[in-house]
Amino acid sequence: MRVIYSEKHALRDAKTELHGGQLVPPFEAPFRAEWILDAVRKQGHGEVISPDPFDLSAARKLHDADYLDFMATIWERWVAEGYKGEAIPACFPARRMQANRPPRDIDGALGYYSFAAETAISAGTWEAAIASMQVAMTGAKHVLETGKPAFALCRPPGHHASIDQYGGYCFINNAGAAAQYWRDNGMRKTAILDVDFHHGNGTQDIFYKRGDVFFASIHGDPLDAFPHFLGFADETGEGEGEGSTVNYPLPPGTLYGKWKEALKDALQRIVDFGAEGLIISLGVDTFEKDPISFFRLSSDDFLRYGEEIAKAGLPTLFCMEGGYGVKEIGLNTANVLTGFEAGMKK
Ligand code: SP5
Ligand code: ZN
Repeated sequence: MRVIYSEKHALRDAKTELHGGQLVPPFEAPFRAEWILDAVRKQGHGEVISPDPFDLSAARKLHDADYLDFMATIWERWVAEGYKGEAIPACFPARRMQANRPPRDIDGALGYYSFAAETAISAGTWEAAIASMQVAMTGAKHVLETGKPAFALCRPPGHHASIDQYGGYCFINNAGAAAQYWRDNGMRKTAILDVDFHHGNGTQDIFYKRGDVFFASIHGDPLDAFPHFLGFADETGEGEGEGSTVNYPLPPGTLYGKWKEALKDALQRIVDFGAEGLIISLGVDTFEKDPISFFRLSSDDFLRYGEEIAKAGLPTLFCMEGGYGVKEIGLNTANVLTGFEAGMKK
């Protein structure tokens, strides 16, 4: 399978993540992309290309202009402020406060444009985020032009980035940009299926009122797992988008059997929706040894579900999302792609 990868991912190299009351080395770190690239090469997905230099015009259809301006300038503002650490928000527009006036002050602005404090902004973060979006869009272009599948090795990930908030290690919604590229280039309806362990709150937010992009997410129940405040089964879309969002929150300890039932249901709904293309938000943090998650998929399960996805018979783009800590993130990702190709041949 064609792989799209940019060395610029390494520019996203924060030193801190707020975790358990400590500043620890981030789970979302450069080694992830290297391990994944090695493993996909090892399984013969060897044709690796660099992204095209797409500008932010697709991202502007997903994210608010003031949010993108904030993201483009926050690091220089932070440095100019004289702060010594990385940029971490500490004050948010919470219940019964006003969330409609972007503060002038940098600490206020950080809380306004984020929904979680674990993600520290560092030098190079924005440049890496743009390259990651370009990786996704280049994959979308490849799939649209050839009808063949592609793997966009995006880093940083994107599915938590909402219309106007970053968090969960995400800054630009890469899968969303890929879907937007397809819509802008002739595809009438598309779908994003999010199999990352965490709910894709950003993607859901972006497409919630749109009827042209179906969104399905299989994830840890928000009552038990990040991002905690979105991803419940009663969220089904609004307005034009009513019925084109579906969530499958699952409990701690979930094994492949139950997870696969959700996958099959989601794929059926995507086919019924009439999607002409499928984007998989591919997080492998559903793995039994993932350090921050609680599903129990084995490495072989990733092969199996890659094959299931192929049965939908749709032009498919895989966009990398999460998956942390252990060497197997490479194997598990490559297994999905290999399983998919096996499924295509059946
Ligand atoms: C793209 C992606 O996978 N982002 C995930 C961001 C999760 N960050 C917060 C993690 C909080 C982890 N809490 C673990 C609790 C273990 N008891
Ligand atoms: Zn995740």
